[in-house]
Amino acid sequence: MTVPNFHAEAVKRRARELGFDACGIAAADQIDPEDRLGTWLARGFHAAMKWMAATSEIRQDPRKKLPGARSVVVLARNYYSPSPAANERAGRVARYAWGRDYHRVLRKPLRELAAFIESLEPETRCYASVDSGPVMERSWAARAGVGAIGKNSLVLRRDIGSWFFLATVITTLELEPDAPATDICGTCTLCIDSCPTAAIVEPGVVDSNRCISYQTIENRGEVPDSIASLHDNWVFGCDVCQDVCPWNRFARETTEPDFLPRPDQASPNLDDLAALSEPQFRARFSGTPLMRAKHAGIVRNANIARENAGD
Ligand code: B12
Repeated sequence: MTVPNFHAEAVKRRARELGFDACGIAAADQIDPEDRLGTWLARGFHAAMKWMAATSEIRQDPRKKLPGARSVVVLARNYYSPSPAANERAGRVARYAWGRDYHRVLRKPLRELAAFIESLEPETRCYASVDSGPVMERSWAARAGVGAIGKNSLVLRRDIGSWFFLATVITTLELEPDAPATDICGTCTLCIDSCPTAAIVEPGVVDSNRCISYQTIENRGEVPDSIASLHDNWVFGCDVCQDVCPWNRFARETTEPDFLPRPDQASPNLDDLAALSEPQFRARFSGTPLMRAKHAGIVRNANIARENAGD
């Protein structure tokens, strides 16, 4: 057995101990040789997410983020829990946002994993991130065999579907890479056909301008009427392209109590949401993913959902 392989097994064992549901490894080189990100940006599919364009070069090559990087360790953490009973006039919130903010929940185990990797060989350095780092997490997950990229562009696994967060540790340590994942969608097009706004313009390619998730979370301005009228009662994110995915029949309940639904957050009353003052919004949602949409965004979304309900 080679030394890198020995280390790879130790890293995966530690990841499991820290609660991660899956861990895979890829060699840290150019992740996007076909420049899919560049094409996506050139088509304007990032909408107003200027930070996606500003960091595109670093996203495509982890060695630009961590000089000397040799490996990327990819982690998945399942957040699935069954839907709570919906109240009368409830808005819908994407499942990933039913509990505590995942950036905060995953920070500690991720830091511990990075410290463990650094302890394996002298002078090893790591860069760990969840979501907000300039890292193409889905492409890395596919390359590290953590899951296949679905037609909805999400990473899917045969054992737990797609209800999981991704995180990565870029490291200067050389680790034995895993085999890349292969397609598991086959001829299925349920996600493409079910998207209320036709946001999945090609298999694996999402136009954020049309995506309800983008409009309800990231858009700081007005939502175009043609899209808003299709929001139904989504007030934060959207799960339609995951709800219809056949692989999600295999979803299993999360083992992380912090991800379990808080009723006021997972199915909030639309009238209450629309009436929230800024301090009330902060008191109710501080430490949760909903803060990302800000007070103005949540109130706007609740009003759109009320209009869609015929108010
Ligand atoms: C920007 C962003 C968004 C944007 C744009 C979405 C998009 N599809 O690009 C918006 C706001 C719309 C969004 C929405 C959501 N997001 Co988001 N988002 C991101 C973020 C920050 C960057 C994604 C990105 O780089 N997009 C640019 C495109 C070009 O890259 P890409 O999405 O990776 O897709 C490329 C690859 O799939 C590649 N590709 C295709 N086939 C193959 C095959 C191989 C072998 C390879 C190597 C590559 C490859 O080509 C695609 C480009 O066309 C990531 C976190 C991160 N740092 O990566 C989270 C992330 C992707 N989001 C996540 C989640 C959960 C969501 C939502 C489900 C939230 C919700 N319920 O509302 C929705 C899902 C909407 C959807 N169908 O994509 C999770 C996904 C977890 C998973 N299991 O896959 C991530 C990874 C965050 C995290 N750390 O967990 N998101």
